[in-house]
Amino acid sequence: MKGIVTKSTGSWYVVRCGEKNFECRIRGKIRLAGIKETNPVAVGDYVEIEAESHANVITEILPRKNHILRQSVKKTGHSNILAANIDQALLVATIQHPRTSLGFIDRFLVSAEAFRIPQVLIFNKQDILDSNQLATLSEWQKKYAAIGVTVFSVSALNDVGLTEIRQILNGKISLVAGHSGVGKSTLLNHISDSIQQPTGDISAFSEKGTHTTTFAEMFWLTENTAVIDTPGIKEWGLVDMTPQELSDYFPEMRDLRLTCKFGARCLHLHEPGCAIKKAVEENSIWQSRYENYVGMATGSDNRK
Ligand SMILES: Nc1nc2c(ncn2[C@@H]2O[C@H](COP(=O)(O)OP(=O)(O)OP(=O)(O)O)[C@@H](O)[C@H]2O)c(=O)[nH]1
Ligand SMILES: [Mg+2]
Ligand SMILES: [Zn+2]
Repeated sequence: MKGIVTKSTGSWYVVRCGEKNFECRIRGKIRLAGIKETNPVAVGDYVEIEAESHANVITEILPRKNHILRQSVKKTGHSNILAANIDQALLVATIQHPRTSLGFIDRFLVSAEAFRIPQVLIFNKQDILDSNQLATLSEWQKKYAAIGVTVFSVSALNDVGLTEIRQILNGKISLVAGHSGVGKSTLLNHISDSIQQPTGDISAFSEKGTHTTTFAEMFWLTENTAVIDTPGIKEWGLVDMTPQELSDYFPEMRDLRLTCKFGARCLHLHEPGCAIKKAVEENSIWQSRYENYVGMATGSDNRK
């Protein structure tokens, strides 16, 4: 029987076949072409399941349209597949309680771009921002919109701005990611009455979320609309890529980089005649994006 994985705990899975849900385990080691890991079953995967005497088992992962993964811990080489077969990746970010850095946002955008997954940036908790922070938010919104990212500012808890979010979810499978405590589950609870995810407070001590959602889980809003709530991410490690590939995943650098004096060989770091550096000096490329590019290209940024 064919179905779609709607929940993954790493040891058991929920697979939806038609209107029914089946709890499944994995038999032996399943490999998927092109993926190093064994048992790479992710939420969103289409799978074949079979009923065995004690349990249902996933016997095969069907070919994927795409997936998104991040390198989880420094240098261990482990990667973590967040979801498969998604139409868009939503990053929920907050300026405070907790703070999401521009570096983290850019790493997420670059990764989604590398996997050719359209990105949506949702700034949540606009209700708690003071006038300076609101000015920052509006500047960031403009700058990300200018490079083609769809950006929203909402207050999930107060149902502000959610009509637009419902619209962009419509007819698609969307991954919802972000740091712990930014309000991913709150957002989904307020998007649909059918979702009732637990939510948790921010730690007063660390100003961080408390990792309330522990497993990725997919919820269907209509027959062809689904959202995937995910556990909070501490840091986002990029999968291996060369600096040349990296600048391809910055849309504002993509075309311009070919006009650098050293053409496709330019790393846009210290080279003379670099069109990217010139654009940064002239403010047509956002300084922060360039700095984050340099950090990622040289491995000197932090991932949080
Ligand atoms: N002021 C304000 N608080 C919010 C808003 N959205 C969520 N919160 C609060 O932020 C806290 C964290 O919300 P969650 O929805 O649990 O966050 P999460 O991103 O799902 O966190 P994890 O599951 O740990 O990854 C809760 O106390 C929410 O009530 C908002 O728009 N404004
Ligand atoms: Mg949550
Ligand atoms: Zn250059």
